[in-house]
Amino acid sequence: MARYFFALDIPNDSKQALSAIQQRIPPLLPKPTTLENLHLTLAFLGDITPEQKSALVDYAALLPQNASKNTRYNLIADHIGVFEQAKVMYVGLAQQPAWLSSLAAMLEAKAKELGIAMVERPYHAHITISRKVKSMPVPMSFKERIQISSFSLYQSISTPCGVKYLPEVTFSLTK
Ligand code: 3AM
Repeated sequence: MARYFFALDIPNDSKQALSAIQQRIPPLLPKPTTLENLHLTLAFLGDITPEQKSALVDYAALLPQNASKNTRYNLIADHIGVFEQAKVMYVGLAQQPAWLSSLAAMLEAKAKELGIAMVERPYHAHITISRKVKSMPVPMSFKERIQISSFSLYQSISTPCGVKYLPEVTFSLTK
């Protein structure tokens, strides 16, 4: 079995902008998320079986088709926050759009239906920019528009150089 999660794919131009934000934060971030690993988690699945994976992929493929044609998959990132217990620093959103909450909730519900044990906590959209954070960030002002065009089923792989998040199946949100 392998560890999986669904996440929004961050386009390259936004990854560059997030990387610039990472570099502006004093003091240096203890364990910055690499450019390629930047993502916005929709649902953490953990270890899943090939059958569960296949059912999730079939389900996820239908979601963009069922969404309203007028949905604009935009996000506005505008602040830095810290999950103190997890020691995670993140870039947060000005507001959590309905399409994002709905996508995360539908994936979570399907995972539960398939018998996957999900963490029971409210969904709080965020983009992790560093781990092992010990201090609160200095307040920073920015407004970064992120245009989302897809989400993926990612595999989380431990390597000697650290964890790598590999998009295994990608689902386009633009028709
Ligand atoms: O979106 P981020 O990077 O904060 O923290 C892990 C990461 O979230 C989270 O899943 C994402 C990809 O690894 N994660 C890892 N283990 C988890 C767990 N047991 C978890 N989330 C919930 N429960």
